[in-house]
This record gives sequence, C-alpha cells and structure tokens, in this order.
Amino acid sequence: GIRLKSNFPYVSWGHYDVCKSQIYTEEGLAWDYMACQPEATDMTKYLRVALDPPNITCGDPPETYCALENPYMCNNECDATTEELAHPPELMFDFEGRNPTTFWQSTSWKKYPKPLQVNITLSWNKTIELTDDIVLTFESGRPEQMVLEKSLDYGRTWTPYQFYATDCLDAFTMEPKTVNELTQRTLLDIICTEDYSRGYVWKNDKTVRFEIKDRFALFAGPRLHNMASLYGQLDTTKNLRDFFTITDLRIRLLKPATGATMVDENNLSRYFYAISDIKVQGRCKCNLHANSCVFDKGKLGCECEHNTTGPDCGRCKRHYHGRAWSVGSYLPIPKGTQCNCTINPCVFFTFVSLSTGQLWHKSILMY
Ligand SMILES: [Ca+2]
Repeated sequence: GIRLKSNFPYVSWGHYDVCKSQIYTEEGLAWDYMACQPEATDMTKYLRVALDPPNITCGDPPETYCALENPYMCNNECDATTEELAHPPELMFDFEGRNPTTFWQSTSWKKYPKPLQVNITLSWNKTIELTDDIVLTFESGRPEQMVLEKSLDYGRTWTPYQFYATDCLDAFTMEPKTVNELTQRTLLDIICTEDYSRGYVWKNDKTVRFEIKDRFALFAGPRLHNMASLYGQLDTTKNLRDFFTITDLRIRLLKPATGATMVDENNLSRYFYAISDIKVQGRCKCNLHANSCVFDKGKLGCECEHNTTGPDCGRCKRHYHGRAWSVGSYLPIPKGTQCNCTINPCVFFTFVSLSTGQLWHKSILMY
C-alpha cells in the first residue's frame, strides 16, 4: 500500500503527528497517548468518479463545438475513439502542469430546452476531513447554476454544501451571500453565492470554490495563525466537525454558461460543460487515534493506535473495552488524549533483551 504519511514527526500545522510517547512511571516505562491525525494530502488520488447520466461525456458520436464568445469559432472537436480528441472524466484529476490543459467535457446542449444537467460524484468509501478549499476549474464558461453537495453516509443521503448561480433568487429563491458575510454563529449556514458565476468575466477567472479556509479563519484568525482556537472548537462541537467531514461529494451542474440571456437555439454546440481540474485537500478521519492512513487494495484505512480499530478507529480493539470508546481530544495541547479502551490501567512496558540489547514492547493487562 501507499503510505500517505511520512515518518518525519513534525509536519504541517498542528502538533498532532505523534500518537504516543514513552514516559517513566513508578512501574517503569509506559506509553503516554496523545491526539494524532494523518497529514493532509491531495485526496483526488484516492477517489472514484461517477457521472450521471453515464453517457454524458462527449465524443460518442464525435461532435464539433463552437466557442461560447464566438459562434463562428468552431474548432473544438471531441472524439472518444481518438486519444488526442477524447475528454474522459479522469482528465479532471491528472497533473495540470502542461499546456494545453487536459479536461473532461460533456456533450453539447443539443436537447435544448430540456436542461443540460450532469451530476459528478466523487466517492472515497471512507470518511475524510477537508483541510483546504475545494477548487473546480472550468475550461469553458463557469456554470450559471450549480450545487455542491456532500454525503456523510457513502452516498445514501445528500445535503447541500453551497449553491452557485448568476442569479441566486431566480435559480434557488435564495438571497445571494458571500462567505465573508458568515460569522462564527452562522458558519454552518448553507449559502448561495454569485461570486463564481458572473457573466463574461469567466475568461479571466475559471474557478469555482468552496471556501474551507475562510470558514476555518472565523475561529483561527485571518492567516490561520491560531489553529489551537479552531481545534478547541472542533473538540467541543460535533456539528462543526461533521461540517468538514465527508465520504462523497456531488457536483450538480444545472445550467451551462450561456453568456447571454437568450440561448442561441441555432447553435447549441456553444453550450456545454468542461472541467480541467478538481482540487480536494483533506485527511483520513481517524478520530484522532492514528497518524497514518494507508491506501490498500483500492481502499483507504487508518492505522489505528490507542488500542482502537476499524476504518476510522471508531471502536475499541477486542479485550480493550475497559472504558467506552470515545473520539480523541485536541485539548489540552499537545497532550491529553488518553486511551479510552484499555482495561484499566492502560500500560505498555518496554523490555530490553540482555543478550542482544533489543527493545520490545509488551502490553500487560492489569485487573
Ligand atoms: Ca486536467
């Protein structure tokens, strides 16, 4: 399996890289347990993508597209059988450092006035915690209507994260808002924003964001210099923790860019969706009981410490039900999270071999 976590102990923000340290007690050497979590990383390497409708990708049959801003510029060809002209979904997640960009593209809006709608579902089959903004880069115009949704139960139920429209009132009967209007009290409100959909400015700005860092900043300060404050809030507020936790994301594209109030019905090959890049930064959710997460046989799983087990370290290991399982605690920093699972007391002893000098660890259950 691929290790997401390097063994270097102090990386990124938050001193939550070490799960345990050795301490001297009256009985000898023992382990002191501490809150720990895997390093944040690029989560798009570990997702599965599904499109609905499944045959909405362009190129089968081949199509020629015209530019949105110039109906006479029709040199965009899509052909699924030719590698250079195909635009499959994986091109939303490839390395985007070259020129020209690579992108997924939908069929054109040929069934107008029936809406051209596409759902793009990203699944991790594992709970993950978002640590940075979700950023979608549109190769053509940004959609005039879009909803970003999340699931916390592997796609069984969905709730909106954010609405996007050129006109929020018209599209979703919601007052337009921006993330800057949110406060600590309204942080969990679901808003509709017009910031990422406006008219013809798309030529310069192609991105649509879900602003995680601006929301973090409401507790951690403008440059996230006070993560301890955020962690304190996360510790005590389950709703807040859950807000940034997902198993799946769904991008619902509801109306493509038209660049005008009237759709040009004689040239519907100007209207389509194209996405060159999707960024999702996050970490495996391990309930503060693991500092590494492995990708094995196509599945992410925490490497649980503190005598916990399960994909999210969500329960006690067998024989370690001395105390009820609980989520680890960030507080006090950096220590404080005790193993809640061992038969009391929770002791690991270290032995030294007199012949080889080797160290080994042995847990002793004491009744
Ligand atoms: Ca790409």
